[in-house]
Amino acid sequence: MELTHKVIGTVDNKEIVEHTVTNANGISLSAMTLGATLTKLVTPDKNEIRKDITLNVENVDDFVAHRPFYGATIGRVAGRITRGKFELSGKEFQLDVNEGENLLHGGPKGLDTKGWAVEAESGESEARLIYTYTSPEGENNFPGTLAVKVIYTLTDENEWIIQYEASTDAPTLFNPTNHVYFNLTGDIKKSMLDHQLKLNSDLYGSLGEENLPSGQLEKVEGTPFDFREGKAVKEAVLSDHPQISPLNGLDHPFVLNPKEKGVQATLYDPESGREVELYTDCNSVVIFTHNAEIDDYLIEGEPAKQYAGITLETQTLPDAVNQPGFGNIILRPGELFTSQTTYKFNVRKG
Ligand code: G6D
Repeated sequence: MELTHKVIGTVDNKEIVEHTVTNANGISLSAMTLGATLTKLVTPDKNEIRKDITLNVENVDDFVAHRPFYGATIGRVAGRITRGKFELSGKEFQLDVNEGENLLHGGPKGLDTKGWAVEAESGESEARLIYTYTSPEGENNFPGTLAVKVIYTLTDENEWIIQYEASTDAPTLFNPTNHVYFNLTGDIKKSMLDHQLKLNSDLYGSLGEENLPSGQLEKVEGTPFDFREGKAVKEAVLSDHPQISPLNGLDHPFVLNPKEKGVQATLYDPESGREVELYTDCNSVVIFTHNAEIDDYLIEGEPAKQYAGITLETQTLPDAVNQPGFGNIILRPGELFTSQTTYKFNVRKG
């Protein structure tokens, strides 16, 4: 499998390297060492036209200055932690907060802001980009020195497989995700509102003040959150539901039925014929629909528009350390954290 790389910038005196791997079917994946971040994902449409189907900032300096999270590895803990506080082994911890009084996406110096090391391997039918970073004890005030590995594999089966591994020398928290935004039209100037979303999910997590998880899981049945039969994203995003209209869209976790019960999520763009299937061992996926235009930086000469992309952020339910029943994100010495998410890219020719 074709593999290339180039230096695309420098952060904290570390060269930022971008690798690109291309499979036998014209799908190419690019990722950079800053934040182990996906920077491009090019796939063909029903007419064999290849376009980047994800949102990406065009230069490293903008990425550092504005931290859009596009395609970035998020951690140590994805999502919000209420007041940046949690209790572990009978001790209360106060993390560095970065959104009012709360912690968002790992805090001010989250994993997306760090320069990772990378090893690239290319074989006959797959290529792997192996990113590693060691988060020192006390980074963002998290306990424990955390060794993290993220492996991106592109296969000739048109899969992007994300594997996480982590270990720690003291009890800590770990709940990573990738913050990729999809726009299957391949044109950032078009919205993704007409994308068809199908979710194997019966429950969603409601949000309280400050977009914090309320701790309640609600049935999707009879609400705009019901994507079990598949429907256009806009049917939810543009609804007047009290959980949606104040946010101008979705920013919610959905509890996923296990992958043994079939495809957990499918995103499909009728215009291009592009489709992404999602498989994960995580208990939830956060769907955020880029609910406002971001004009801090330009992409192809324009601000990233409202609804320019949609995330499928697989993870343990947000704020799990403070919400009983949301899952375990505590990692202890001697344990190896592992998690795998697969995005599979198809084209419907019809
Ligand atoms: C906003 O609330 C949303 C988050 O869910 C998202 O990850 C972030 O923007 C990029 O804070």
